[in-house]
Amino acid sequence: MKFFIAFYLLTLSLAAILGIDYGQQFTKAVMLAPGVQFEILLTEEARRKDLSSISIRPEKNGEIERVYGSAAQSLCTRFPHHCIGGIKSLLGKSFQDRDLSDYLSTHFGLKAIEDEDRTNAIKFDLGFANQSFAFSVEEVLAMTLKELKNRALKNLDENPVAKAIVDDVAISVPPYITQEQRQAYIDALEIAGYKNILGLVDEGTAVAINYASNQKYEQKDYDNKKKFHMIYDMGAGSTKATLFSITPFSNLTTKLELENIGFDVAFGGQALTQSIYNILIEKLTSSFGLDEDFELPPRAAARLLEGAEKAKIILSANSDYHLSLESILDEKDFKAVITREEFEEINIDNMVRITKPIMDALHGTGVSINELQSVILTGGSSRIPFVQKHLATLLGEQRIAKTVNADESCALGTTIKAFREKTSFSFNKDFVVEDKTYHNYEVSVNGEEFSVFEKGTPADSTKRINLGELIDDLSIELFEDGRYFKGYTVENVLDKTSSLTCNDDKAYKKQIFATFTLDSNKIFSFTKLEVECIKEGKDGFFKKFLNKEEPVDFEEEAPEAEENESTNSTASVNATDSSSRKSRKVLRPVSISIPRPQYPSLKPMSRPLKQRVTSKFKYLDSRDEYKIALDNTKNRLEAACYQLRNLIDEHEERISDELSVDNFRELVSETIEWLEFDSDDSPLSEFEDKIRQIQIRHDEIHAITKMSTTDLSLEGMTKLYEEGSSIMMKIQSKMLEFGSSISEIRQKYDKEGLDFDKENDRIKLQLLSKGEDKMMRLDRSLGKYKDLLTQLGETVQLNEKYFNKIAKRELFDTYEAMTESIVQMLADLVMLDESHQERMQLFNTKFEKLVERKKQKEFREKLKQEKANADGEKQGEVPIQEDEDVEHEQTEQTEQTEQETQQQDNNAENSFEPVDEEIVHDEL
Ligand SMILES: *[C@@H]1O[C@H](CO)[C@@H](O)[C@H](O)[C@H]1NC(C)=O
Ligand SMILES: *[C@@H]1O[C@H](CO)[C@@H](O)[C@H](O)[C@H]1NC(C)=O
Ligand SMILES: *[C@@H]1O[C@H](CO)[C@@H](O)[C@H](O)[C@H]1NC(C)=O
Ligand SMILES: CC(=O)N[C@H]1CO[C@H](CO)[C@@H](O)[C@@H]1O
Ligand SMILES: CC(=O)N[C@H]1CO[C@H](CO)[C@@H](O)[C@@H]1O
Repeated sequence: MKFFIAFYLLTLSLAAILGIDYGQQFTKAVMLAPGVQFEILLTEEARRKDLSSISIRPEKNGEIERVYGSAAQSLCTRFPHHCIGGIKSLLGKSFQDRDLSDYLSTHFGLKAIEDEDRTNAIKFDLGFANQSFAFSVEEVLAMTLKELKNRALKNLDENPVAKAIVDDVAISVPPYITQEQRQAYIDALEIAGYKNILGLVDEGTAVAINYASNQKYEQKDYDNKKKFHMIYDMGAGSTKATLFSITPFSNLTTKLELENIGFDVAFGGQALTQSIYNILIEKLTSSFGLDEDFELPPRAAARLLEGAEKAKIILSANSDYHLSLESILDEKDFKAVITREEFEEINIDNMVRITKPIMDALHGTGVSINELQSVILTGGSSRIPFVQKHLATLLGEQRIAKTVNADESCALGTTIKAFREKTSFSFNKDFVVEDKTYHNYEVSVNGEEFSVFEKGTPADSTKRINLGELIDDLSIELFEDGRYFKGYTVENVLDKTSSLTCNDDKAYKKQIFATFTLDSNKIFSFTKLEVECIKEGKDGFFKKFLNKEEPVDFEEEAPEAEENESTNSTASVNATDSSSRKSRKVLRPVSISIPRPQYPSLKPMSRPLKQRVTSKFKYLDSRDEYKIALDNTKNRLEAACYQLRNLIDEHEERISDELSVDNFRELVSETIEWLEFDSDDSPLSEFEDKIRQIQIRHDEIHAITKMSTTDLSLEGMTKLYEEGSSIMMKIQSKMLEFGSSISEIRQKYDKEGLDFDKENDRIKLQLLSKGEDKMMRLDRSLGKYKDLLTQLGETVQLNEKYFNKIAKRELFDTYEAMTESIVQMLADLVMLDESHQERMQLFNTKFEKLVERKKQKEFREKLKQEKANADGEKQGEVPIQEDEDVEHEQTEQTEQTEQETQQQDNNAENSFEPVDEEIVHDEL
């Protein structure tokens, strides 16, 4: 199946996709775009993964500083109350949830408040006076996602095609999460500014897709046999096991089925770090002689937790870890040794939690461990030795897959899944993925409950259910595993549908139908409410059969309705127009609008709220951009100061006669001091102003030093003038040369009776479309050059007495301008030459083609003529006098050319004046 990847790459021009593996601790992202083949999006420090943290701090001037990912790590330890990380477990959770108190107990100093815009939602209060600088969990995720997008855009700077289309995104999510959690991811992606959300991909599904996409099968492997595999994912926050199967069918298609999951939402790397933290706290309490219930200040606690995390990593390789923290408490240092035995011992009760997800995933599927072909380990914490040891004991060493690059497989698989969503090519049929829900979805209608989608229902399912005869008020509640999460109240159904009537035949009765969907993101929703006329007679049609039966197959009824329709077609066309009070027939299902839902626990973000957040982000982004610009300008100013100081030191002797060195030095010192102490609240423009001030001094010194080595005497200036004039001559003779080679070509064309002007226009266009207008550029620099040369000419013609009165500086400026202009002209001349050669080449190539074509045409004409003559002889007709006309045209054109050539000669005589630009323009 390796070829699937190859195929994706072939069809890439269609999409630029970002596949994101957002973890509790680390985030990874993969890019797929034209020219970018499943590449990991690197951080600025070129790391393949980034911390899922963000530091948000106030600055002195009231600005707000946001630092993302690994770059925020040290800030997070120093300012824990301004650091938000590991919020994955809080997405879709409400303020009252235990997850929040658990979270706060390990995120020292962070303050959570209830969102006043949204009942039950969690917000982080980071101590800003501006209330809009408190951030909800969705906003925190969105900021991270936005930063990923910016980084992707930056990476694609040289790939404008891809850059223009980075709007497709997919993100991996834990497979067990609730509807509210799924909604939180979707809301975050939306406010992060991704225009096209390709979906939420269950982490297990992503890894399985990546695994399956990398399998290679030979003909004999397509044996119709289902093979089971397991993914074991121990991340920072949770542990998950996903059972899946791959069946290679003999028709050379392959099916990947997600079978079941097992999970522990609270056990993972962070729980293990926490266990080490507990050991360290104990050691610290006893070594410092503190009370049992002494609470460490947030910063000390954050440092200790950082130490615990390091210890956990080191203990994966070493048998002990020496921790040393300076001035942790009251200026006292803390030193401790922690051994792998201690680590394992404190987790002895957790050992069962390591393997339980695997047993849970197998439970009820009839699959035993022996039937597993392989177990793919992923997630950072599955590398911990005692975790591996424990897994090997349960599963057998040979079953644990070693070859898979599991660390990035979730991000890769997410991207592949997104690509499949984006493109529904036929190759998707060769590799079918069947994902399913791991929850039960039920509905209650006016208190009566029934199941809609059971655990195991494939994602992307729809069900239409007959709710029975019309009832005036409907209360529809949606449940997930028996937990009510979303409700609708539809009132006055009878009134709303009173204008609709069924057929006169009493056998027809109005009934109400509800449609529910489980979309590809596994979001369960109530999508349609309809009224339809159903014929009595079939058993149970007039009863409510909520619990009981199959949804009514309304298509069965449709043909009868349609028969009637043909006779009363106007009525059916207008049946959905409910604004009219006129009685109408219900011939097809008629929709009733669904009111806004109520949410018993957490409400999703509303549209207006999303808009407010979007504009807040815009504001913050613009401040960030301003700050970056400010920093750059500050650095430039500082560099300019030191450069000027060096320049003064270097040339002090030579310049001290011409200008006041002391004033210059003072300016430098003042500026440096201002930069250091007084510039905090200054706007960008002030820095730029100061840079200009420094730059002026800089240029002055440069001029003086250069002046002393430049020959500014009358003789020197005259030499320069002569050089300039000779270049002018060169340009003119080049122009003439070009002109005459063009004339030659024109004559060649004319001689063959070809239309030169038409070709000329075409070639001009062709050259123009290839890039900038070279002629325009030349015009501009030539004009400037002429002016300068004339000015210099006037100066050197002055009497020596007057010449000596001109300020040296003025002469120098003229000198500088002239030499610069000469360099420019020489460059232009080269460019002009190249462009002319190219043009001549085009003319000549075209000429040959045209002549060839003309010959062929003449030959055909001749044949025709001969035939006509032969015919004419019979009928006695005179041949057409075509040849004469051609000759006439030719003479006319030759005359014209001669005139032009003459005109050019006249110009050439006019020796100093450069060739008339008009002609240059026209001819070149
Ligand atoms: C291949 O065979 C499987 C199993 O019989 C079937 O489900 C699938 O639709 C077939 N695929 C094609 C493309 O025929
Ligand atoms: C149906 O509606 C159309 C306009 O939507 C109207 O022109 C037509 O008269 C209506 N017919 C009946 C039977 O109401
Ligand atoms: C508060 O933040 C918002 C951005 O959401 C900004 O528009 C507003 O100007 C800020 N208010 C103050 C007083 O800075
Ligand atoms: C015109 C026509 O076909 N009318 C039929 C509409 O449907 C009713 C009920 O089935 C029939 O009785 C009518 O004859
Ligand atoms: C039952 C019903 O509305 N029948 C109508 C069908 O359309 C004709 C005109 O085409 C009306 O006369 C009937 O009343």
